[in-house]
Amino acid sequence: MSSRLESLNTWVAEVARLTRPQAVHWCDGSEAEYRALLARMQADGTLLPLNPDTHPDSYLHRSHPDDVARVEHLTFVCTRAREDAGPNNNWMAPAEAHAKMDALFDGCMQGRTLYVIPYCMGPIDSPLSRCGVEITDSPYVVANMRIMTRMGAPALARIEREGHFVKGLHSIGELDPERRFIMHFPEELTIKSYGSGYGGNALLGKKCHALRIASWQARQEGWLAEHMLIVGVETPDGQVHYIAAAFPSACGKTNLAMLIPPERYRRAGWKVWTIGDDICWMRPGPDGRLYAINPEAGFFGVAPGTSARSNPNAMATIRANTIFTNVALTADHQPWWEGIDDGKLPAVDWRGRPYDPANGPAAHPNARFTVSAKQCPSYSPMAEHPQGVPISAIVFGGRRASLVPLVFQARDWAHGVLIGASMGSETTAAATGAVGVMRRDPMAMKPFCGYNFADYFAHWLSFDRPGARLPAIFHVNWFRKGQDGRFLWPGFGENLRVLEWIIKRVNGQASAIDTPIGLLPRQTDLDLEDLPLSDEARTTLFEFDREGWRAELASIGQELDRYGARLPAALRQQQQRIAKALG
Ligand code: GTP
Ligand code: SPV
Ligand code: MN
Repeated sequence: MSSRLESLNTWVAEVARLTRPQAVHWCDGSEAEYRALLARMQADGTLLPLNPDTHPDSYLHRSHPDDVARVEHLTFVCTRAREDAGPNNNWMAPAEAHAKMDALFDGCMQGRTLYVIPYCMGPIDSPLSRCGVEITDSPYVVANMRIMTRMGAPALARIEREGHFVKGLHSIGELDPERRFIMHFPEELTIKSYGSGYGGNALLGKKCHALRIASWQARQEGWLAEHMLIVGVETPDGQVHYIAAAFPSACGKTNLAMLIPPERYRRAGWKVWTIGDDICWMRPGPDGRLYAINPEAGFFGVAPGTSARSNPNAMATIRANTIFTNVALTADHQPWWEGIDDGKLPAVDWRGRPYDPANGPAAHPNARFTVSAKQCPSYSPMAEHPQGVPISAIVFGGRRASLVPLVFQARDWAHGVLIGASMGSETTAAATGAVGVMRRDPMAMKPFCGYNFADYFAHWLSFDRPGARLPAIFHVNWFRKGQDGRFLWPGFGENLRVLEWIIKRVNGQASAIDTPIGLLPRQTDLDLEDLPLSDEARTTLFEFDREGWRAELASIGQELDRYGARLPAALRQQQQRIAKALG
């Protein structure tokens, strides 16, 4: 098979000449093709079937133990001018990067099948969607791309109609961390990824295309590609308010997107609708509001911590037709992870060894599930709407054990952009490296912005223009800790109490106190009824610590200094205004 688009045929032929596969397979995305892939992976041990009685059509994949997370130190943005990549990215000159990658790809698919995966990010009929083609030698990647994107014949038809697409070339290579690179060429709309089979490194439609390349395109075309969940909150009067929230990796996007209201809210008529859990593409509509789509078709979610108590929607979603990566197994082949709280015990750890606590956790802390969004009980029919959903509020947040209150609101758009640009969060297992280290992660895009953050902040600021009806901007922190080191806020479903305040603020129905850092609720402005909050929690979560914020603003000032003269003056002015107000 081939396509009606010559440029696509030529590229596939060139790649095949370089990589020398045994066979070339053009993916049509059909069920039969998926079944054949699953059979092939079971035959060679890539996938192990799970207990068919409890988890029908579900599988476990154990990755190479050195290939379990994104590798930010091996991820590059290769623009012609180094400054265009910015201090926020690793950079390599395009010619050097191509030469390096092509040497790795030379002959790398010998004895393997080369799969051509046409995919569409976003509903197939949406003007906001964008297409790409991934070439890979990994059947695991094909199976995951089929769940995570609209993949196959309809995507190919759209690509042939449009005549252009993002090119992604991927090979698992030898899975050698010394021979592993994730390279982006935004000016060529091209990605080259070698040596990893892990999600964000290998499913190129996701972080590589839908964030790094798309953020570059979005800047040129006047839209935003963000690391955000999209959730619809239906209030008792039947209105649905859509909220987009940027939290860094493994900081609660999937959980907030699938939130189940606390009992009392449920009875009052509150409902929560899931649109997306990781990526949000937004653009101004004819009425001046921002309209958002979820470019993905599935969830690649963190398994540890997911339970019937913390996220019942996720547990229902993954009951069948799910690929689990690096989870543990019970004696009867059910998936298991820390925090699943199902009363069962792990028998075999994520590496396939008999479970021994001396070896560390049973499931890898970044163990994941891949599953179609359609299986989620709260999946919104609006998620398939070609025009997207109007966004009422944008929420930023990170893991901050101290200082940062539960929630506060930005004064205006420019202040909100500063709040996003100065986000801090403790690192997690989603990327290799130390866990729990506080770092700046502007708009949760530190690992994903495909260009200079200074230009990105300017692009954000540019949305504030005549005729715009922009969302209000907020900051939340579910991760504040008390003296005893435990989380002060119960989180998960109870986060709806904070969303309620946010929606009421947007509608002018809730009050707040004006502080130098923004508009804070008093304890009494939030509905905290029936919540077992300690006295410490009741004060700490709502307090404004002037001393602490003075130091924080100085640290934010230093962060902004990294961008030199390229930093938009308006952002610097916001930082100085707040620093001055703090005295
Ligand atoms: P990526 O897929 O890496 O982008 O992550 P994510 O932002 O979707 O994170 P996710 O919702 O999967 O949560 C990651 C971890 O944070 C899980 O272990 C959750 O149990 C935990 N978590 C999520 N929400 C909350 C919360 O409100 N409070 C607390 N304490 N933990 C939470
Ligand atoms: C993240 O790390 O933010 C993820 C998982 O959502 S990955 O697709 O690997 O990037
Ligand atoms: Mn993510």
